[in-house]
Amino acid sequence: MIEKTFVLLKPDAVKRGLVGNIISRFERVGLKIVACKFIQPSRELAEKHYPLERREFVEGIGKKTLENYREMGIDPVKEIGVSDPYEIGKIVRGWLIDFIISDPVLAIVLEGPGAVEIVRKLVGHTLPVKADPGTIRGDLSFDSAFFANAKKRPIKNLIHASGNFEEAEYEISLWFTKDEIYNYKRAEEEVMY
Ligand code: IDP
Ligand code: MG
Repeated sequence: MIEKTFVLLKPDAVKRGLVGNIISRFERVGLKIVACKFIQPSRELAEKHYPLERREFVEGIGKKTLENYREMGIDPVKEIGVSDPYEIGKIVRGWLIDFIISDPVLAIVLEGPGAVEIVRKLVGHTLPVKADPGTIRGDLSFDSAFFANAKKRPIKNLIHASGNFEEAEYEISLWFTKDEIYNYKRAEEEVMY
């Protein structure tokens, strides 16, 4: 019941000075920080974070991108030369890797009941233009697929958060060793748990 999930404050969050604002949103709902690391990732780590081997994951990013092109009435073949979701996913993955290794990021493990789902809700829609007010992406960013794809860069949406429990387990073990993850009680646990 008590889950752990992984979030990564991407370089745009760090460089815009939004780290405190974002972390406080997790703290105030009652999620517990159990690990935290400020790091400029190596290309190897970034490649593992967006694993090419997990076909459905790369394809998922590609499908979203394809849908974005469709909504904008842009032909992906004209724009980036391919229309297959996996191939598009691979291209966006390349943009993402270049971006997250370009400057430091803050990696965090959060713990709490239903943490994966709660964090996704707080983070909001992948596209900041579609993210609801009140969410991290909706309140603090405005990027759209239109600008991102035209500039051949990833959508600047401040934060990565694990999409499901399996993704969370994989990402936590990728970014942290066991002894970097702490176990302690937060003051209000007696009331909240
Ligand atoms: P998520 O971050 O909301 O889980 P995913 O589908 O996992 O969204 O995509 C990973 C990241 O890929 C997004 O956070 C975003 O930065 C980037 N991305 C997704 N779709 C596009 C696109 O159409 N153009 C550029 N970047 C995209
Ligand atoms: Mg995702």
